[in-house]
Amino acid sequence: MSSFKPLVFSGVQPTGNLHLGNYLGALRNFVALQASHDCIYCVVDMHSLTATLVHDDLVDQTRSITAAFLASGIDPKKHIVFNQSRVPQHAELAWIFNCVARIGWMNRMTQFKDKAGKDRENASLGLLAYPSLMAADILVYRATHVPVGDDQKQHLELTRDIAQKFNNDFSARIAELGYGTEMKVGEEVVNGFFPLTEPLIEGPATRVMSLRDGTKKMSKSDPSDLARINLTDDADAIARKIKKAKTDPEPLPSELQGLENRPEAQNLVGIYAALAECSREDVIAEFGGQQFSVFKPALAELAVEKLSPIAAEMRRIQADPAYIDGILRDGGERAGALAEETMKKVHEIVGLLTN
Ligand code: AQP
Repeated sequence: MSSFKPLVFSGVQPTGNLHLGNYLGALRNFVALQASHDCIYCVVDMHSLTATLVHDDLVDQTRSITAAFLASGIDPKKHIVFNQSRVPQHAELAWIFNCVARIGWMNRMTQFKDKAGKDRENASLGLLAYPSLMAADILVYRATHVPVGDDQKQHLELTRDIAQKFNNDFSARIAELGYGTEMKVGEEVVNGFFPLTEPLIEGPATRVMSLRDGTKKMSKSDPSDLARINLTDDADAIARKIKKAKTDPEPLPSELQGLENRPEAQNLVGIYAALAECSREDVIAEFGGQQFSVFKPALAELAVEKLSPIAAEMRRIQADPAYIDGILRDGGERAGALAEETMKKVHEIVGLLTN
């Protein structure tokens, strides 16, 4: 059975400072996957227009996310790093997917419901169609694997639904043109043009929570800077934020089950495990029974040790915007060539006049 060539794609929005959640939930996995896969990593600048249309600093933010990619260890020569708006085929395929996907699918997305709030009628059409552009980002390269944090799981399921509906709706033309690749869907072997992409949601920190509220995701857009550790925070800021992190009055439990119903304690233990690259059981074995006055300084020291070199490297890279722009230009050219190949076939499959 011929099958899709394994290819990793993922993106990050330039909507603010990257934080520890983005790093542990996404970036660190991006870096690790480079050893085993061809990877395409994208700064998804067009997505950032869905929340705020007019940005004063979109260019700076785009460069800053690129610097974070490079400082974390992404290799732009062996792999591809670029910003989404350089490759117009993303938006072009998103339009076709807008015609494949159903409005009901988009209305069900929890991220849309959260971000649109009560006044949905007034949300931008772009915010509603966000998952369609995300599906296009991935499928314009026919990527097979997407490393993301847990919050993106629903959008990836929708990406599979869009791919599957496209493959079904156009199955006759795909077969006629010989553009199908065999894949297993359940027990069945089917022929499709787009792969059913697998999410890679891995590691002990797939959902890092806010330092101020253990039931809320750590997020760039949280109004309180104390809720997150930014990748650019210095050692003092990291120590201060961990010291002020909300906790309960109990010491850490001596068994993992003792973390149940203690979201803040659970979050800090998860962060420690992810940074130390050990299990949460190992953390409890070391700190079980200890007060937060002992655990928090140890966590702060570990966070500073792991994050400071990244922050220093980011500062060094950001001092040379022309270098960053050159990387994005080169990556955009290589990504554009791949995207163009897919779009030529999509035009034929859909039946648009191409010659
Ligand atoms: N708290 C988190 N824990 C683990 N992973 C996370 N990610 C985001 N927050 C956490 C993962 O980081 C990648 C990039 O995210 P994004 O910038 O594309 O979008 P987002 O999920 O909307 O990120 P934020 O920080 O929450 O931004 P705002 O506040 O603008 O909504 C994704 O893989 C994501 O899963």
